Amino acid sequence: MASESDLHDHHTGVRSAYKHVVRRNPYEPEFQQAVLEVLDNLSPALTRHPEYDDQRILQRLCEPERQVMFRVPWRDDNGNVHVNRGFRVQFNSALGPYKGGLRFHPSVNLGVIKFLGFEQIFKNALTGMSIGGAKGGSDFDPKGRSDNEIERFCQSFMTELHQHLGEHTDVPAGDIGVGAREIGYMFGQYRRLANRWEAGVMTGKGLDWGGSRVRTEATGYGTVLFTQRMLERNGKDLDGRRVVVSGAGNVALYSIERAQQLGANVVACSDSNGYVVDDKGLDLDLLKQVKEVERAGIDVYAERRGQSAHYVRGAGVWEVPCDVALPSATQNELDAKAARTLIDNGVIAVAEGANMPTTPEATSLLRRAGVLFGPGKAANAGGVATSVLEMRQNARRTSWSFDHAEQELAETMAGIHDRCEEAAERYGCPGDYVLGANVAGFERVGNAMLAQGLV
Ligand code: NDP
Ligand code: 2IT
Repeated sequence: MASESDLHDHHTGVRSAYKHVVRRNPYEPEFQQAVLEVLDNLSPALTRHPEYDDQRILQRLCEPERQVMFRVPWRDDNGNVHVNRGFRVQFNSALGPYKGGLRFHPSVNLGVIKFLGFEQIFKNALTGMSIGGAKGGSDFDPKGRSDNEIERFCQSFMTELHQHLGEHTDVPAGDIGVGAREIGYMFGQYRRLANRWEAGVMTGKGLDWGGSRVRTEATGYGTVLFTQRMLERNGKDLDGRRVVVSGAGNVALYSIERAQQLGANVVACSDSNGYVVDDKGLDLDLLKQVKEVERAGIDVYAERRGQSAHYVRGAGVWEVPCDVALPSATQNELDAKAARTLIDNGVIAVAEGANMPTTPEATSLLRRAGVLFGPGKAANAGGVATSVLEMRQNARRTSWSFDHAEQELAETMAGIHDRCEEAAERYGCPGDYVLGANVAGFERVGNAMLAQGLV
């Protein structure tokens, strides 16, 4: 668990804000970690701008504006009743309506949703768009559940949540365990309860009913575009590089797709049971068939692929040698041991497709070893940014072509990259994307909070 001694920063405002967070949010290690990682970079900004401390911007940022927790009862196919817990943490709306995904996974608890909502504030600020930060979800485990069970769960979840949503209030989307199918069931239930065809209330919708082209691909594509721009700044590119991706879900699959389009050789990916190495490079069509269509494990991929691939049960995808690593599964999946292995194997860049996948110790090892490091707030912001493109199309009752949406995504990722780069330079740490992302995100939301008074 993170502690005050991990804080490298000596600004008194930072220290007292972090102490306050630890005292008021015990037993929430992920939330404390996410706060620590941001605050650790803010001393220079607070020293230059004492008004942030005068107005207690840090304390206000670390306290969610509103948190909703609710019972989600549902009945399985055998008639048995289950009770899950639902969450929506509406963290900060200084920049726009609350925006952020919903996660369905047994590991979900209040602290996990708070860490994700906190990250989302700065990520959304970095996009330059008008969106606040939020996150929600449930400890429901969708694995092995039938379509009917998923539908009943989603309807029960939305029956409670709908009163807190609205296109100008709070706009959820997907995350782990929540994809197009779940968004469909939840949107349907919202529409029925609200008696409104309010397209902009959720993003990640189907293309026939208000969804945006490229939203499915956006997080993965964006992560790779960010990585490519980091490499270009250092006179390198992705062409011919060996890439390893963790996860085999939405973010992972479309990171693999974009990396392959840019000439990389993606040799390994993983899921929650193990990883697969494919010396010929991953066959993406087969991988999508197994993971998206059949919802099976990647061991099935290895079985069908033949000799070039082999499956290794258990964690450890980072032991596969690579030039570029894209952690795209879940929080704290890349620890110090994995970071040392990656460094020993000559990794040149790591970009976080997932939220907080790299532990603080691993992050600092990679940065000290001179590895280019793209933090999740910046690198994976293409998903939420394309959600905003979806909201724009909904508001104008129009829909864009794939090429147009992809071009907008590319421009947005370039803007995010350059905002991080500029902030890092302004604070005397060129090339430090972690500091750049935290400071640039903080300044934008902090300034909006200053301008809007004590709310
Ligand atoms: P998916 O549910 O589509 O995929 C998640 C993948 O990660 C699956 O392959 C899953 O394995 C694996 N995984 C999940 N939990 C664990 C765990 N505890 N240990 C090991 N493996 C695990 O989710 P997404 O791809 O949407 O999300 C992945 C990450 O990206 C998350 O951190 C999410 O917050 C982040 N993200 C997502 C965005 C989006 O638009 N979807 C936007 C920005 C960030 P299995 O297949 O076995 O379940
Ligand atoms: O972590 C994330 O940025 C997401 N899960 C996407 C959020 C969104 O509203 O599109």
